[in-house]
Amino acid sequence: MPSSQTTLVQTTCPYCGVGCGVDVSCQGEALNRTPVKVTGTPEHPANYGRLCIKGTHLLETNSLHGRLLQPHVGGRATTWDQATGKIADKINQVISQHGPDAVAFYVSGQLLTEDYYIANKLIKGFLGSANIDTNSRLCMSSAVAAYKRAFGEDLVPCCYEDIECTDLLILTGSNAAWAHPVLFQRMSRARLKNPAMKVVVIDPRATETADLATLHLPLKPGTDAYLFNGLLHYLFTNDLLDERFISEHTNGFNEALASARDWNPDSVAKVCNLSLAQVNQFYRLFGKSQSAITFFSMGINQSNSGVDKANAIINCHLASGKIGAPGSGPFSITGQPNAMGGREVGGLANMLAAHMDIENPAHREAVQTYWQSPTLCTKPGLKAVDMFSQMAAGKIKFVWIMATNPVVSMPDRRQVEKALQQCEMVVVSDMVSSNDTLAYADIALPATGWSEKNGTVTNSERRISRQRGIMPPPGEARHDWQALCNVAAKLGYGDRFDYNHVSEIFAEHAGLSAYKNNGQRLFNLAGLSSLNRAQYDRLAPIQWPLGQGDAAGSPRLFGNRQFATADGKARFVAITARLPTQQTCDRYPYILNSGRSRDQWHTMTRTGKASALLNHAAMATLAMHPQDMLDSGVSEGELVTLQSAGNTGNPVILPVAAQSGQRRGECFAPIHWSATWGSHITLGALYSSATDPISGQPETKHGAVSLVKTRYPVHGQIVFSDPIVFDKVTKQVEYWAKQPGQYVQSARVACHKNMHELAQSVMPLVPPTATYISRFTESSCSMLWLQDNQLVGVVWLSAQTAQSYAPIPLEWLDAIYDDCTVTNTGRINNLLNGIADAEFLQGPLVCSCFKVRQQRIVTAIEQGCNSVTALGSTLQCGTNCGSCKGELARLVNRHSRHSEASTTPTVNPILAGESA
Ligand SMILES: Nc1nc2c(c(=O)[nH]1)N[C@H]1C(S)=C(S)[C@@H](COP(=O)(O)OP(=O)(O)OC[C@H]3O[C@@H](n4cnc5c(=O)[nH]c(N)nc54)[C@H](O)[C@@H]3O)O[C@H]1N2
Ligand SMILES: Nc1nc2c(c(=O)[nH]1)N[C@H]1C(S)=C(S)[C@@H](COP(=O)(O)OP(=O)(O)OC[C@H]3O[C@@H](n4cnc5c(=O)[nH]c(N)nc54)[C@H](O)[C@@H]3O)O[C@H]1N2
Ligand code: SF4
Ligand SMILES: [Mo]
Repeated sequence: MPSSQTTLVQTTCPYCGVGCGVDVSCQGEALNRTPVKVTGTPEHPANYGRLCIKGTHLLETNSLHGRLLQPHVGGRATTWDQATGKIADKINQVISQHGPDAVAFYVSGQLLTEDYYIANKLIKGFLGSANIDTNSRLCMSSAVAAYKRAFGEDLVPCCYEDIECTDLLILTGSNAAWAHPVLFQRMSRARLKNPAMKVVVIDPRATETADLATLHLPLKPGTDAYLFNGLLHYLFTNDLLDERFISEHTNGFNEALASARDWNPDSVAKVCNLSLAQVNQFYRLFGKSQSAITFFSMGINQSNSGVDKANAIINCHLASGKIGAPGSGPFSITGQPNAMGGREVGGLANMLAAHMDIENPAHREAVQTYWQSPTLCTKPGLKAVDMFSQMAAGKIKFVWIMATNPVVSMPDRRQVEKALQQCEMVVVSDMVSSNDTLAYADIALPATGWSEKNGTVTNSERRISRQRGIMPPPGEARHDWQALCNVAAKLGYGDRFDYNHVSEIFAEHAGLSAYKNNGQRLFNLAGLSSLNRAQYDRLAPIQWPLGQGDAAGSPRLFGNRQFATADGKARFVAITARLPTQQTCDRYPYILNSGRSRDQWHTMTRTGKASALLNHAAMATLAMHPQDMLDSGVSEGELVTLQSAGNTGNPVILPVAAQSGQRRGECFAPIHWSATWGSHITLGALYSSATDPISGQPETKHGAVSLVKTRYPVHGQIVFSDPIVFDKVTKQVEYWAKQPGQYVQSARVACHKNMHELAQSVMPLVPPTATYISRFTESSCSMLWLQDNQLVGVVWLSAQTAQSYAPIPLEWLDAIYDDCTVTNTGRINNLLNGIADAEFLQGPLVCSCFKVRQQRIVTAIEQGCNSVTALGSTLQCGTNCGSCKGELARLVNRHSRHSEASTTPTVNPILAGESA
């Protein structure tokens, strides 16, 4: 037998914009190798060997279970030839009858640069429409627009090294501890190494990120532009301006200052709902620090005035000269792995390609010549929200959706559903066989996923890294660029889309960035445009601008104080701050905030497959302030119904979780759970399509909702091993929320039937061959089915009025799944009573890597482990990926006897007990 050989494939994590390098150890030969282990790439400059919990568990999401493996037309499996033929025919028909703008592509920052380049080239250069937009519209399009306004080109000036050399790190609208964990660990270490470094976190919620802060500003949501306008004015009144920088390298200062004049610490404190001391402390810190980075993310961008907020931030950096120097700059952090690559290829509807503009005739001429294309779009296309509303209005007849799940992620779900129903042909390219968007697909195309894909991504600091395929594509899956090229060939453009290897696409893209550039665009990959395949395969992570290290050796932008505008000067933008569009009122009195959970990725099509990633938050919950819970009469775990003015579909129903870090009158829910996971769970339905007038980015951080305690006569938990039976049982109840295990699926359920009626309706759904055991009382019942020593299903129902919910731990059910003998009366009784074995009753899992539960940690703390490090040496928790360190620190703070008596109460819990 051939001994299996171990090889190492170096690739990049497919999740967040940190862009961590991943080393995958594989067994077997090149075309038939199995990945066996994932670790961080020690030499990758984005992570230096670290991975967060999502990266650590990549292989658990890699199974073929749930993958789409063949093209489908009208729900039936077919060949690529048939499917692409139908797509090309439809595109031809629509263009000839309705013109090119009746065709649209809706793509994603999770495509590789090469896929993205081809999508953009096909629609803009060969179909002649700019109706290509992307989920990045929902993500950082406001930052893009702000950078273009200020610097003349979409340029993010900073790099990660700046974190290590800054005096002041400001994070606004960012929960980096959960959303950019490896970078956040870098921030924590930087603070540890430099105790003089200050950290300001601006977020209405006290997040784990705020645990790192010297100063946390829990401002009223939507008011950041007032805060930064006030800062600009403060810099002026306190003589803290960099006058020389302003006069030599910028324009528009006086206008910007004039529009900020009304804002002083007093008026800012009032509008932002902060104390005067908090505002003053922040302004003083910014004014006095030699260097400062303002790290901003969705709390800024996802707003009706996201562009203005970002420019208000940039204004302060320009006014104080804190830009283009080590440790300084306005740093928009990208969310998706290739959001930056999408910007490079011009994947948004209002861009051309390679940082060129649609409305610039010289740029259009250059691109068309380079592509040798028959046509070229002449005006910007529709931005995401407008694209779907035009589709709903019947104006767009064909859409190709690729690597995104808009039915879940867009605001106003009913409108998106209506649009997809209305559209004559909906093509969806995805890796999975079902999600909320695929439910509307006329044609579904199987795409390759992370472990099979080959190409490049660019991270938040402009660093291009290779994703390298580990395994061959499964079934009939193809790379997204191949699917696009197949359709291009059917449309008669085969010669312009004839690539033998993805490296040829990269070289073409790099070549375009250099074409007729003449130093006009800082995005210029000339040095990479002649890479051959072998060189491309070996390409090490590389940052642009290429080969232009500044004095500190980093390719940081604007070190020479030259901006990408006609006169080389940066532009101040006069900002009139304004409040969110979706305002609360008597009927909808709560502000609805939304965002990320630590261990899930977006709509969970991948992370939802790894049981280790479901332990941290098994189900979606609504975080509320404890006093608001009292006022609304709900207690922990009870269900509340959320409804908004514009939502014409299902309301959202979530169990509440008390969170003292929430402001009063505001609640927060995670974005990840969709209709695949529960009956009333898609948050996007509650947000209106209010957008920023410049960027078109939706306001998905600020909804206005009503909250009503939900009462059902019957509630409980169902567990079945056969997913088909599970699905049928969920159809018997009004409310269900699923939690998948390894062997069984579980759901919290509630309904309006009476208990006996519901029990009767479940009976016929379970195979009659299973042994049935039950126990009924007046107000509760347990039903249990076993077969061949295995658990077929359990149903626990209660008709009691108290509606809190303590689920029977799924891990216990998984563990005993095939050890359920009818004669084991102890186990049968435990199942009927819903009492798990003791080891599974230790509370929620805190450290998923070493499976350490909360109760063990609390016990260890009570016995004297009073730091994260001490816990690590005793229980191992937190010593692998480190994602749980923040939570460990919180537990130490809460339960350590020493921490209460501590003489240094301000000690940062994340850093407590750590050594650099
Ligand atoms: N675990 C995990 N990580 C991810 C992702 C994921 O799905 N899961 N997705 C990735 C993607 S695509 C993105 S875009 C990033 C997003 O990364 P982040 O933007 O850091 O994440 P969010 O949780 O969306 O929102 C950040 C914070 O904005 C705050 N906020 C809300 N309103 C305001 C406001 O008016 N002002 C201020 N200052 N703050 C406000 C929220 O309370 C929240 O804590 O995460 C990336 N990383
Ligand atoms: N209320 C609210 N809404 C939000 C946000 C918020 O904070 N609040 N955040 C917004 C943000 S920042 C973002 S980025 C979006 C994210 O929202 P989406 O982009 O809609 O979410 P994903 O689950 O990442 O969808 C990616 C889809 O592509 C598939 N896929 C993965 N890899 C590939 C591939 O290589 N090729 C193909 N063809 N398919 C692939 C996956 O299976 C999945 O179905 O959500 C936005 N929506
Ligand atoms: S921080 Fe985590 S999710 Fe983001 S790239 Fe690194 S390993 Fe992947
Ligand atoms: Mo995003």
